[in-house]
Amino acid sequence: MDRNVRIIGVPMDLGADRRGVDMGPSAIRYAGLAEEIEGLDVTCTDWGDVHVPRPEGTDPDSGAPASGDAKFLGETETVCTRLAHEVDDAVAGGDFPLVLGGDHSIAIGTASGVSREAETGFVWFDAHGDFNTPATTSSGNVHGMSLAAVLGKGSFADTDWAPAPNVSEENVALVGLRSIDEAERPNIRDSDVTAYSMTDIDARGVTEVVGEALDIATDGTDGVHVSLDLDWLDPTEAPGVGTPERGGVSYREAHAAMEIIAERAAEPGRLASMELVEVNPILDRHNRTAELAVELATSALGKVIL
Ligand code: EXY
Ligand code: MN
Ligand code: MN
Ligand code: MN
Repeated sequence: MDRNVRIIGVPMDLGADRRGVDMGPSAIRYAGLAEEIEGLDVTCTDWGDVHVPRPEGTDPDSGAPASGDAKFLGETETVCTRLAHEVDDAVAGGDFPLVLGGDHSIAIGTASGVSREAETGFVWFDAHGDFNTPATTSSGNVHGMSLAAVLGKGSFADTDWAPAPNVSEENVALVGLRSIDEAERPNIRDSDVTAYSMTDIDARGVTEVVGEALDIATDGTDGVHVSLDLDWLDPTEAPGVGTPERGGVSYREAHAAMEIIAERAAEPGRLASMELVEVNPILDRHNRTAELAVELATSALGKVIL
């Protein structure tokens, strides 16, 4: 990585059901992110955190709204608009934005900022599709709708705060699916996104699947955004996440994926940005999920074993 890495924290938990993921940025910093990046001989600056408003008097643990709605959409708009501005500013300044979540709803802001001026492909590592819309969600949690929001699906098409005009569905690959809601499934199937489930990884191996996902994300684009939801990994490796799902990738499979990203995207300067989301220190064991996030980020930025 020949660009300065600009760390941007987003202590956001309003898109999820569980409290605690707002402490993800601190946990990842505490795990030594900046030091590890500098150990790669890559310069790194920590911009600090996007301010996240606290809802007035609203119990964040309030139950799901009536279907056709999403919880805290106003606050999410505020946070993602601010984040988009900071990511855009980093890119304009020639820096590499490394965004720390916070729940996965922040990806709406990262996507909007990184694709402002550039056709951007996505590799979205996740146990979940994040493809619900307000009409199909059963939880009302925006982190389960974030990719649908980026792509302007359903009522998000009428949203003017998640503009990612330079992200085409044909350049988006979802990798690692194993928990999809019934109502969400047609949203994914009817889209032009390429979805790889854990069954695909079982059958073909992570190296082949991630290589193909990168081909999809780089085909005709200016750069690739990597959105790494730590719940992609098996909960035995990443226990500190709010929506753990058994049967995730192993520690080595996750590193193998990041090493391909380093080789095929970061080295040739095609890696536009990266975000590390859903680290929840309250649910973690001795900060191991945050430490894993740091390891995987440095792997993607080029750290090698030998
Ligand atoms: N599909 C469920 C929902 O929409 O509420 C669970 C979503 C979990 C989303 C996490 C961030 O990946
Ligand atoms: Mn997610
Ligand atoms: Mn997930
Ligand atoms: Mn376009």
